[in-house]
Amino acid sequence: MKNIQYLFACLFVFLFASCKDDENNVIPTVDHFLVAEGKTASGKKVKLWSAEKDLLVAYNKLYVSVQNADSSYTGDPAVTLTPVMDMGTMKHSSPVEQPVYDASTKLYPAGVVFSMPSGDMGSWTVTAKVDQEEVTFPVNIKSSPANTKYTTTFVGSDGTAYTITLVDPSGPKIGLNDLVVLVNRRESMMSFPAVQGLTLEVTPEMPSMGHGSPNNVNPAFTSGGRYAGKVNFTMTGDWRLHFKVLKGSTVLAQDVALDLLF
Ligand SMILES: [Cu+2]
Repeated sequence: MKNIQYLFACLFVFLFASCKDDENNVIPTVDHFLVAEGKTASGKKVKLWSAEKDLLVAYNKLYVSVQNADSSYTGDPAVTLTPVMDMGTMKHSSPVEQPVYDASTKLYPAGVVFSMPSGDMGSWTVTAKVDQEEVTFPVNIKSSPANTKYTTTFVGSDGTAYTITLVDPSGPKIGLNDLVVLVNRRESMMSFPAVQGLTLEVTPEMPSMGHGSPNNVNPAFTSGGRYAGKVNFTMTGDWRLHFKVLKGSTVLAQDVALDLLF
């Protein structure tokens, strides 16, 4: 339907002007929400897009586009994203899967974990570094829905602070779902490198009814800080994912929980 509306809009523009091959024709705005836009000192247009309408305390699929001042494309300059929460007395960052250019969409898909909501506790920005230039966007981060927890931090038995974040299922359904989690460690308040080589064991539980589910597959390391397995939701409602986290034979944490509701 949106495509048809767009076709008509384009036809209308064509009749009265010309159907300009401008940025709106190229960037897939139908599927993406514009979060913020700005310009670098040299005039490059940088836009931050989101797969979802709201940015949440969660894993967020974000996209960056970079254009020249005349809206032509710049090629694929190096782009990195740095989220920063200013909490007044201190600042901290959060885990990021850095953007990688996708020539088919002319976008840079990325993943950003926001660990806290914007509000009384502080405010978030995301800085895009494009080659050597920076553009900083204020962003508003909302809490995830009541009774959900998509990202959490725990201190392992090795004394290291880790974050574990749900990437998939982003749209949970009854039955076997792909399960992907992202694990990072807090090297400093500004650095959260991905952690590879852990062993994760997942046990789903429906707390309101006190049962679990069969046929789950423990998430195994794939790449970056990602671990992929399967989770079986036998009914809709509240689900808690319990993770046991091991490094070799050392148990880092016996029970780290994420909560879903669908
Ligand atoms: Cu904070």
